[in-house]
Amino acid sequence: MQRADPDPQDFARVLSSMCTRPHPAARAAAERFLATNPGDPGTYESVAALEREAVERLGRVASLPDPEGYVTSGGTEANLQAVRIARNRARGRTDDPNVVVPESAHFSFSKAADVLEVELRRAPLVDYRVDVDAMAELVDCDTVCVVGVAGTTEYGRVDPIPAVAALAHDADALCHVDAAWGGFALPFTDHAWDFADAPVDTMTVDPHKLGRAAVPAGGLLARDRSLLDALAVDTPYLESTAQVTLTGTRSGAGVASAVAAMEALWPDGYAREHERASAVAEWLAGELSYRGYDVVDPTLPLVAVDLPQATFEALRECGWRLSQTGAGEARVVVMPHVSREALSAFLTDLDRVATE
Ligand code: 0PR
Repeated sequence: MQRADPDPQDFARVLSSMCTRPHPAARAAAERFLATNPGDPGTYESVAALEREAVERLGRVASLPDPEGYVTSGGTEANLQAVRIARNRARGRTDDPNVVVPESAHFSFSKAADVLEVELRRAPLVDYRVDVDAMAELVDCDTVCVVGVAGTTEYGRVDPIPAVAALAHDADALCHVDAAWGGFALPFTDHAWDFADAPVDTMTVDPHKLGRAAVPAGGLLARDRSLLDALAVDTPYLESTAQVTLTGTRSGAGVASAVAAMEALWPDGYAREHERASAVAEWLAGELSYRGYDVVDPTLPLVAVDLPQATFEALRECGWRLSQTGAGEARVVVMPHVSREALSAFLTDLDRVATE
């Protein structure tokens, strides 16, 4: 039998991934629902009911009352569908739609723009967050969606969401927030915002990242039903009459594990983990700065550090799973499986390889 990759014994050495070990209850639920298909709710009624519960629980995490949405296959599908909602709603208003995203936006938006044939405009950053004035210059009457990222892939930074949302609404465009990774940490930070203050229309929050559900459970949330209706296609030979998801058949494992993880961890478990991970990230950033490396100060628990290329490669040779930002910094994402003990061993290896 082929070995799982990476070996769960070595999970502690996986430093750049946004996936983690699922919570034990999530793992058990995933196994129970592995052969169910929430894409066919007329046949698989229990998993369909569980999906409504998943959305309701995700709404609590995102402080969105009466949420609509569904469990996607990861953040890519959720982001693509959010862009599709915006594009479809603007039919009749523009033949040449554009979407304005921060330069830090995940590459899933490039896929969305390509598939949906919308123009992608990238707004520059200041201190790793979108520059809202520069963003405003890119918005025009063909803009259908303005995107903010809450927990960027490379640096874990949070864009000024209320300002991004105000900009979108002044332009009659939708506001989408990509909190695929950050969503389960934001409620415990100064970056939490309320849907009452920020008119966000759609949001990506992935249970399979900090939510500790099984890979690849993603989450798309929408403020109201009419937004999801922009995705509906007729389903003539199913019991249900319409489908809003991008994929057809999908495993119920994602849905069931998302519910089980949130039932076990919201809010105290996630709060405790955020506190632990933030302390570990601060400590690691301090240790690296003390050794003279340039560190991007963590906002959410993600540490980016400028290491010489040879050092980076030597650490990978030691078995540390590290990746680099576009600008070349090594990223350490302090996920639930990343312990202070493992990072102490990482620092020992770093000190050794740096002097070799
Ligand atoms: N939005 C954000 C902010 C993300 O960070 C990611 C994924 C997505 C959307 C897309 O989610 P899915 O991959 O679930 O569709 N984040 C990175 C990625 O896997 C995380 C990453 C980056 C992991 C570099 C490893 C790595 O080496 O693309």
